[in-house]
Amino acid sequence: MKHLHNVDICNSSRQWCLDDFKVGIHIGSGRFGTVYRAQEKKTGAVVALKIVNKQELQKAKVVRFLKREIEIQSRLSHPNVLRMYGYFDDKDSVCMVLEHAPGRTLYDLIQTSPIPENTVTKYMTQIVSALRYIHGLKVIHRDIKPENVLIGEGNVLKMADFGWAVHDRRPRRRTFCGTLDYLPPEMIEDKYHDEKVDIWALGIMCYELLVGIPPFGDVENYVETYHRIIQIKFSFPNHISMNAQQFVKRILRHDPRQRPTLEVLENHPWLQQSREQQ
Ligand code: AK1
Repeated sequence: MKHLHNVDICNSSRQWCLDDFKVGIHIGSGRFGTVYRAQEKKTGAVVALKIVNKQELQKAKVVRFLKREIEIQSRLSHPNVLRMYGYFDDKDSVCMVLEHAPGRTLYDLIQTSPIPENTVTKYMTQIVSALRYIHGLKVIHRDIKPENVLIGEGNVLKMADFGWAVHDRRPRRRTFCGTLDYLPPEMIEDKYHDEKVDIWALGIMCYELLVGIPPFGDVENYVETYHRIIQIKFSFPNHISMNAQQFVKRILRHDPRQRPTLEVLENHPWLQQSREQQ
């Protein structure tokens, strides 16, 4: 399978259009977009085409959000971040040319069983690296969770953001229509929040990958989950190593300022230990 490695160059001479692609099967859909597997006719390269209907965008008043998403994603280039190679539009739709990943997400993976610890460390190393990169560009992800991480060729993770109202995620909205699981105390309590919300989510995701369920319970028991998050009340099954437990506990602090930096996490003994084993 061919991949587009430096499509900026391929695409610099002329603008892509839908006719440059052989559009294949449907591989996903969101509130406003539909994603297809596609092949660039000229090179045979496989990509994921996200096609968004302009009328629907306008009706829902989210044109601004899509513009912002494209603006952000076009700046991102990192091995663990799903690439956007380019975009184009015609009268009816906006089309984003995305890197194609084989298709499963970390969420799909944990549906069958928890992930072995030595695989989780490899995954966390990649997520920390991706996050360090995007925070370096002053981008806060705001929705780190297993559903948003694609598993690429050779177990290389690709962070993405499948969500649609990417920049309309004020806590009050989320609490009514979303899940609490990944919300940090400062967002639940509707306080000031910054990039430390992503660090928190990293801790929740790490727990979920190790244990198979999120640390503060599930969506059904709303009030209970809420209180557990505020009080940071959670425990580990016995089979999880001390280093892994310590890694998660170091992250899940009520006070955002007490959460570690990504640099500190990168050098945490738990992740270091797995690097030495390779
Ligand atoms: C649809 C997506 C980041 C990301 C700001 C964004 C999923 C997005 C498309 C697929 C590739 C599928 C496959 C295989 C099966 F920092 N819209 C997206 S991702 N292969 N589905 N794509 S389905 F990277 F997280 C970030 C920051 C915006 N945007 N948009 O990821």
